[in-house]
Amino acid sequence: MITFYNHLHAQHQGKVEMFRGALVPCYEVPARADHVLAELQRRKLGTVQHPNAFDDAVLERIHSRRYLQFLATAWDQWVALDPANAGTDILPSVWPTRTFRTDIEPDNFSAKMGLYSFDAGTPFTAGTWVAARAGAHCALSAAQAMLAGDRAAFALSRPPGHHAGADFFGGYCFLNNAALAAQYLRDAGMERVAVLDIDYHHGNGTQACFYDRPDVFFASIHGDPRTEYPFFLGHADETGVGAGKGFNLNLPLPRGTGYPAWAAALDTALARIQQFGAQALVVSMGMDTFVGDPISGFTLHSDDYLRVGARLRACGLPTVLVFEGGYAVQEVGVNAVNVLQAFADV
Ligand code: SP5
Ligand code: ZN
Repeated sequence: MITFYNHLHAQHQGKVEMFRGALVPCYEVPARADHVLAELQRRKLGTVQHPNAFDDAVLERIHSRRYLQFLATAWDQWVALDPANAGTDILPSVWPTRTFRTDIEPDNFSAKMGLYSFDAGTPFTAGTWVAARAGAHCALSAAQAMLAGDRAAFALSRPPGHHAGADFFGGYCFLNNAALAAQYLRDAGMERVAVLDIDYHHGNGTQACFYDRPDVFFASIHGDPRTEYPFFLGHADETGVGAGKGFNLNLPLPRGTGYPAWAAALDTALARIQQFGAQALVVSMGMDTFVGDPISGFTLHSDDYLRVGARLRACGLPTVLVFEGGYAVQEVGVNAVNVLQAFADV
């Protein structure tokens, strides 16, 4: 199995995120990807390559032009406010909720940050755009490899992507790597693509990208949004809208859920994906379902991920796996590569 590794990922290195009124050290750190890469190499699990190059227009298949232009220039705008800003990450602090307008991009930089984001936990740094773009290119490269005949391909991308929408960042995500991969497969002629999101947190961005579409089925297994981030999306009654009605499946589970109940939900999701007639599968492969994850509430163990990989492989679809969350830094390499191991020889 081939891996596309975001060799520029460490350029996105946030220092702090907002939690309960205080700035705490970021959970989404470069060491996460380093551990996955080291474990891939230790087990000699296929080749590791840099991503291919893509035209920025491919990002516009999912993201709005004004959002992409903001991401590309945000750091320069920040430093232009005050050269001393170069030493500080950017965090938003004001948002246009409900009755506010979002059609006009304000001139004020803080207002722009708020327009394009939904939390204060996602610092934007000097290297964020460069890293996020290369991470997206990893997902697109994995989709290309799959189209060229590989049974499975892995995008080892950081920052993660599944919370990012067409025109907003948040949840440590800026570009929606999984959505970009799914759209790339559609544009290459695959008629029905499924995205399965197994990150602990609901993939609100991916759901939003495809909510009104019957050609990309989205299924997600995640902590119940009544108590778990991102809180405002991911309920079971969200089944799609318009032509997309019936093509969205949310399987929220309570904090404390262990492998048996989680695996039952996985079977439900995979059965619906088969029923849909998917020609390819994109997996948002978050590893924060692990019992030792510092910000999550499920109790899967390292060995369980071998079983997860076997189930994913058993559905028989060509598969793009995209790295998402997973914050138990010491264990994330073993856990992620346990999933991938099932695809190693195919
Ligand atoms: C991609 C992904 O997994 N994003 C998750 C974003 C979660 N952000 C909110 C984190 C809240 C941290 N809570 C700290 C609890 C410490 N006990
Ligand atoms: Zn997560």
